[in-house]
Amino acid sequence: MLKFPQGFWWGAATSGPQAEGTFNKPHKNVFDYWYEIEPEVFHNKVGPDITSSFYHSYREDIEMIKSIGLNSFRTSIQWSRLIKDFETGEVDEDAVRFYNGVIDQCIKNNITPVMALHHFDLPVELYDKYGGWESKHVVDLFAIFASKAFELFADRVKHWVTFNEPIVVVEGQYLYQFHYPKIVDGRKAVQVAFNINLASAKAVQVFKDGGYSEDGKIGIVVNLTPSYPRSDSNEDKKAGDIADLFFNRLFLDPAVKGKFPAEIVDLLLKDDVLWSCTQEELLIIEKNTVDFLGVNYYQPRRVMAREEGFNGTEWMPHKYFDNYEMPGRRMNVHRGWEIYPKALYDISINLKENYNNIPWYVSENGMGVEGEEKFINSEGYIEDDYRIEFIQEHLEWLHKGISEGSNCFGYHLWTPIDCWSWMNAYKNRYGYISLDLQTQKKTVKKSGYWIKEVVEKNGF
Ligand code: BGP
Repeated sequence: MLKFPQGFWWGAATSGPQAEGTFNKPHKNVFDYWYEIEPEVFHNKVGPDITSSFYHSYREDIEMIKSIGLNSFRTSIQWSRLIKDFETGEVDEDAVRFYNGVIDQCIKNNITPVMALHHFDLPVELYDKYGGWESKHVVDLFAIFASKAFELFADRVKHWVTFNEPIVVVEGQYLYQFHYPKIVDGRKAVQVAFNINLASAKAVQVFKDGGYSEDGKIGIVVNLTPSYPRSDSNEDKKAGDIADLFFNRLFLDPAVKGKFPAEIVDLLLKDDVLWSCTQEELLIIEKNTVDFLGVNYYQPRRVMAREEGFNGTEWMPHKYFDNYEMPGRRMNVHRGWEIYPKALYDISINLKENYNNIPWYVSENGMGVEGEEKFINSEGYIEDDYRIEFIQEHLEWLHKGISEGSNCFGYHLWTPIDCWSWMNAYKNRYGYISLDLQTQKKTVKKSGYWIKEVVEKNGF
């Protein structure tokens, strides 16, 4: 039997924009707006407006989460819901009532609430007015939002996350066109990466200065994609290192060590695309590192040296490397992502050896599957053995990392209850609990019963 450390977090994660629905929001975020102007981009034209209706059903949803034994739960506070006036920080009273309700309901059910402040959901108005994350003014507005959230909720929420997957904002909005406004502009992408690092550090600063770190902790959630080179050749290894710099270390290093890797600064300088920043801003980043790390892990990155020259007209990080379709990779065909559980062990050891053995947890991991209804059994629930196997294999490698000294304190599945996804809407389902979109009926899947036993035994 594999036993996990005492007090291990067994939980699941969702986000405000993917679960709440847009009911009663004073502002729109970039996805609310994008859906309004281009609904056809979203699978079956289903948008973020209704979702699993967490705004209305959070009480029962949290009770269901409890019923499958989970002891921790991450969601996010939507900037576009909480804040009425971005410049003054005036809050929306209905949003305060709602988030208070969510937090209190978690605590009542002995579930540790983890709250993120940004989950891809920039208010669209801040993009229209200031260029969103391109603007340092927006960085300051984020700090105002963060300080309001702490002031209102940090008496009960003791674990905060500044950003979820910040590199995905850079990729989606400025490089690969899967988040609104779908721009291709490498130079802006680099500035946005800097600004989000600064925004995260400023939120940490506000947290510490406000005295909230006396009994609370603040972290960041990064999606790590360990980069495995095609071969041992120097060229492939170099390609792997550069991919790692851009897609992992660009946020990991400043968040944990307070400094950007020198190699990335050199590369950007050489290409004449380095961000503009002041010494004072670098100092804020240096001084305000995180207390803990959340790691979202779904798939690794397989990389090789470029075989053909890069012929893009814009500067792009992948000027330096190419993706490698490794023969025989195990794939989740529904999502098109490789399944490689050992990466969780590699991440554990990397964090232990190269990041001061920082306390961390798996903040997302999971398997999106299309057409799960075909696995409904005669008792009316989904028999998702493939998900159980997926989780188990990942936990086995995580356990090995922990037993070798990595400081991991929890595992969250994406997601407790099937929820909306950015462009795929409800195509792929991830939850321990299924959602019938028509009736909003929620039913525990086999994996939900399974995890309950795992939590009870603190292992399997
Ligand atoms: C992560 C996001 C989540 C969630 C998950 C699953 O990148 O943090 O918000 O959506 O991926 O991916 P998808 O919904 O794209 O299938």
